[in-house]
Amino acid sequence: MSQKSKSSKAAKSKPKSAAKAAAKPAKPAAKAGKSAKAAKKVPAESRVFAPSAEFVKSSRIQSLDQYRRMHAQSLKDPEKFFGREAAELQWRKPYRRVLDWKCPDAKWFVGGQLNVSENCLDRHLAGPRRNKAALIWEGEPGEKRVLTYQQLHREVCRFANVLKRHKVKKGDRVVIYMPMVPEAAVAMLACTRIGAMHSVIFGGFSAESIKDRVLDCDAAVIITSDGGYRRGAVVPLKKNVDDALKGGETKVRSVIVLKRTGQEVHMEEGRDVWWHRELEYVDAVCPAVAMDSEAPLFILYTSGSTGKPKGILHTTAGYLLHAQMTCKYVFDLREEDVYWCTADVGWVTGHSYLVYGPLALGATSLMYEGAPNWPENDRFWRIIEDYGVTVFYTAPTAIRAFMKWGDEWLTKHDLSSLRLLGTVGEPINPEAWMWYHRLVGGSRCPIVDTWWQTETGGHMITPIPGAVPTKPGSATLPFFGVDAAVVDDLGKEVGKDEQGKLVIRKPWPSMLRGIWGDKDRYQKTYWSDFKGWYFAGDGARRDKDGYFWIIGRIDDVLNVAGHRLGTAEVESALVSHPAVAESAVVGRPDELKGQGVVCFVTVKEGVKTSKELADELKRHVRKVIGPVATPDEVRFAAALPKTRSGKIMRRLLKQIASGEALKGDTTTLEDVNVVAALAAASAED
Ligand code: 7RM
Repeated sequence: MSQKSKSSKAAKSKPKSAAKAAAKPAKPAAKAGKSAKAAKKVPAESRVFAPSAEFVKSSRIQSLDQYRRMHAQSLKDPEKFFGREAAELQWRKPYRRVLDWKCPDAKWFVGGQLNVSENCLDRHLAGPRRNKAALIWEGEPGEKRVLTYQQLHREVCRFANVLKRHKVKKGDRVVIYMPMVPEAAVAMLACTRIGAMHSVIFGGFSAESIKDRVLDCDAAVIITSDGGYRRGAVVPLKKNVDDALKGGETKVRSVIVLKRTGQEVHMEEGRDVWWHRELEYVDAVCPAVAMDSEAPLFILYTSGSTGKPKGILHTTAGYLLHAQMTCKYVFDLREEDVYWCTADVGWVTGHSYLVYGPLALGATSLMYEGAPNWPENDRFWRIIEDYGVTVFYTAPTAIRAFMKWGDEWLTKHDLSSLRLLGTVGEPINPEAWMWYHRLVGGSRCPIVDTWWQTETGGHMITPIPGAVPTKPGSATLPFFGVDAAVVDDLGKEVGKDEQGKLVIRKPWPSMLRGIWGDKDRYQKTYWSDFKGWYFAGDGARRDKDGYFWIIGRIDDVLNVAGHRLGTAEVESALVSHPAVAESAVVGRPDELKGQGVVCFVTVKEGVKTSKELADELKRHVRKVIGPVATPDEVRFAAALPKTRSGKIMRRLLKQIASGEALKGDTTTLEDVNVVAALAAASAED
């Protein structure tokens, strides 16, 4: 039976050190064969990895018991728990109360004042961190730069003065549309220094998307650069801004342009200025403005279920505290770490875990401008080796790409500096987890699979390394202050291994405070499915140990002949087949079964696609999950349609699978041609 066969394979492939490490919490494989409730079959992922004794020895939290005690306290007495943690921030004015909560409005650290850039920079200047690397940067063409805390502070102060010169005031919105260069972080921190809000737009977004966002948040200033490097090509950032501003609908009065690529750009007289020229007019003294705990900090746009992106609003103290705390407890960052988060600053991961969290903690954050496969497939491993990266945080989609490219790209590099790995963005299939564990982590690094969202500001469900044993594919247990549960439509907690909706039943410090300009939508989207609880669209289940397994967006859950089926489960099954590189599974209306299962599959380099292989994959899925999951169709594709942050756009695949005309927003697609090719292929069928 499927579960048995899979767990025995797992047991065979389990590396020795992990087998030893698993000793304590595991009652692995043995029980896995026992069938779960008939319709709710659970994949046979039963491997457990306890942190090594060596990792535990120097951990801040050293046992599951200690984690559980702290977690219980954080829920029972958030005042005390967060009060203690908040003492690690630098306050201008102490707060009076930790929390005011009237659903859906939360106020954290009421009455307090502080400044984010002061917490990320100034407070590190008094001691030895003054001359420590704050940012280590590598450009795609290969340039290297290091900014110490002192240097970064100076750049931020100078640029904040440039913003002031352009009449940017407290509460104003500044749009940042930049490549992954240190100046992107400088621009963000400069905004926070003077109390302006930033809205970073990912460099891959089109002119149209920029315009929508600029209009929505009513920005007066845009910070951009002439261009950025991506896979050897130049992305015309300034040109996109020009196009966005054509027509004159926005209120943008200044565009500040950083020279990065040096190509010719149009400079609009009276509107556009060069970053380096502006610096000539300012000095390096810029006091940080004391901001209320609940002062708006930034807006970040994210897609919702409708076509119009939501401007997620985050505020000052709670956000910063959570970003710092998670860097401390989840990434276990130390003075001597070289920490690398591969996310772009245009995504929330870049905000919280490239800039604010690590800098608040006084850590060293590495930033790389370009693509993982430029000039060759080993760029990431080269960087890890060159800088001695110790903590590495990336996305499953990247991990699967590396798997596809082949192990030889990384086995030729020395990755022994790594001590902790993280993933974020989507469910990680156990096969990718194991590959990450073995090949990147050398079977010695804990993996933190961090579940969270733009809306949550920071990690919500994640292992605490050193304390929480991990299982490949599970984000494990909630972070401090997070009261997560899996419930049915009536809000009742579902049983063990049963699938339900993932809710958060208490406010947490870094929660979103609203959708910019749309209070109604905020209330409706997040707080009305379950009264008083937060629901943001993911399905999950919990296993016998209370571990959370995120299924993915609830709208990605299929109902096939009355059986609930996570598309991610089928995908994971497909990817466990040696021929498969990546897959995306969607439902399509089916007269008999309600929904049928359609699988889009890309195969590994060198594998030939055929009808035989398609049939074999169907059998494989049937074998791994069970007959209910048997795919109706397997379609091979050269590539899957993805957003620029690597999320597969299922909405489009659903339309293709059911033979509908393509409709809706495609502006977030990484490569429009992929969809055109898929649609054309299906038209030929
Ligand atoms: C940080 C980020 C949020 C959505 C979320 C999930 C999915 C993110 C994980 C995950 C399974 C994870 N923000 N997601 N992390 N699913 N395991 N560790 O990605 O706003 O862009 O996306 O991403 O569906 O709701 S996001």
